[in-house]
Amino acid sequence: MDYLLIDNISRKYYSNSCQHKIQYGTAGFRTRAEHLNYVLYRMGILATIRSKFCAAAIGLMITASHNEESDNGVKLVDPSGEMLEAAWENIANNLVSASDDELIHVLRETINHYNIKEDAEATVIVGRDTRKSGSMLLEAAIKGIENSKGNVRDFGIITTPQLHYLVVCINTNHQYGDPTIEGYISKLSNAFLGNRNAQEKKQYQSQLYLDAANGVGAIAARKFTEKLENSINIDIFNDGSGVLNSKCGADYVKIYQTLPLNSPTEPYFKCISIDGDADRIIYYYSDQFQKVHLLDGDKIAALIITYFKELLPLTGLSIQLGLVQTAYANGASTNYVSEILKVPISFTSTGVKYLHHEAQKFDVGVYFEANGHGTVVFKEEIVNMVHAAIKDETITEKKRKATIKFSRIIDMINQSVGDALSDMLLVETILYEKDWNVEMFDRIYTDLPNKQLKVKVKDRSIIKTENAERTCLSPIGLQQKIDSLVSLYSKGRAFIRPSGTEDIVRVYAECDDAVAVNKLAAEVALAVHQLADGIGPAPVIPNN
Ligand code: G16
Repeated sequence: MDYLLIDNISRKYYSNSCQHKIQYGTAGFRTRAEHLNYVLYRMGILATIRSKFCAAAIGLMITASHNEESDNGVKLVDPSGEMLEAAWENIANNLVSASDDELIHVLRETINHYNIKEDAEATVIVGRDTRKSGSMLLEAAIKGIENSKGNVRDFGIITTPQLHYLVVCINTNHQYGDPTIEGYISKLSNAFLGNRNAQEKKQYQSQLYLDAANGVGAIAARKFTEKLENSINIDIFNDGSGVLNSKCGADYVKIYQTLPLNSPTEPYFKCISIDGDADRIIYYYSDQFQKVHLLDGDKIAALIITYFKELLPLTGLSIQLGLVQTAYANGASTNYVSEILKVPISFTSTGVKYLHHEAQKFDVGVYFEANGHGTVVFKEEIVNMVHAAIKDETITEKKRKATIKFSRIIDMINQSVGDALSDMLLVETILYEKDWNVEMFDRIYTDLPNKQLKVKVKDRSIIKTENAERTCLSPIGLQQKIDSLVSLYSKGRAFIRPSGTEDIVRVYAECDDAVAVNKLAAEVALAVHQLADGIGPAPVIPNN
């Protein structure tokens, strides 16, 4: 490790002089792009050290996903394709908060603490979304990697889930798939096409309208379009010609419960919104009264569980199924899965990094955040069992067919992280098999009316929560206030939490009345504004 070089380049080009406070949040470091140069340089170094420590390739993705175009961010991906291990998030925080004078000391301390061999091989797999600031930040990351003697494999402009996929492929010696973007598209498409039969469908809609949030997902979706043109027809809008995430994309549609810009308005068209780095997906349609119906992450998870509950018994294999949700999960979805489908549910804090690990406790763990971020994870023993059953000549033809179908489902899912396009293929597979249109999909349960708001406060770090973010511990008195507000609403529920990706506090409310829920959300937002030092105008409570 050439500490002198690292130090010189840091002071000369990537100085931490802006004193901007930043933490490794829900999905890495995320803030205004102009504050991130030194962060990327340091994360390039950290990724290299982590790669030396793990003796495996590490991923580094430059993206701010659903945030506005002027933001950017970086997250590191561990060798198995998962988010960076929690203990290393602290190291990332120490490294990024170190002054220029402290940087080398923090680096040396980490290397000694973890007994890292400085001359070990290191590979960092790099990708970025379409943000203009991406190329400048990439340069900083590459400098950090190269100066700490790591090898860079730059895959250019790719989606976040594609980067996760590439990391897994490279670290499993291509067992998970071919480590190229073509390999990714082929693996998922072939599995999807394999489960398509020639049966005539009466209700299924093969026409899809896809809002790509003007982000990198448009590029990936176009590649799928070419491969799948004989089975589904994907019309892409917000395809990169407009402003990233501006009045479009999964986050916008979910939070504002409205159509994105340029969306078709014809009733019952099957529409999809993905986000700026294509790791979230929301289905939606509007009815003949122009009412927008959202089929969010909760409903997608419920569809997947419903399907697995039907398919798995046909394989004859004994497989335990579970779901992981967060506090944002609509009460109706939780009720449907636990009471009607009788499938166990665990709850975690917001962040795929938490849901993913919890889901791994089940044989087949489905996890979804209501915002559309989710996937399915399969225990290795289950995958092996499925492969063995397919080869087993003693099982019935019916069981074999079901098992083959299930093994293709495994292949079509990007197990490393939520992947909007892989999730789309899975949903389309299920709808096709059930011969359902989007309205039939919507009918599996009826959402409780819900509302999300954002409140700006002086310092959101004063807000502390527990119980998977469902209880607010500080500021003192806020939870009691929320409880007393909620108690006035039938089936009322509300919680607040500081966002880990934006400088805001999020407010969630639900109850059984579509008008009243707006009032409840505003009342809770006002309580946050009053008790947590809100800045800007106070939230206004609607009259009815
Ligand atoms: C990221 C995380 C998600 C999380 C979302 C919002 O998504 O990966 O797990 O739900 O941020 O987080 P918060 O409420 O803390 O702002 P993305 O799509 O923005 O990377």
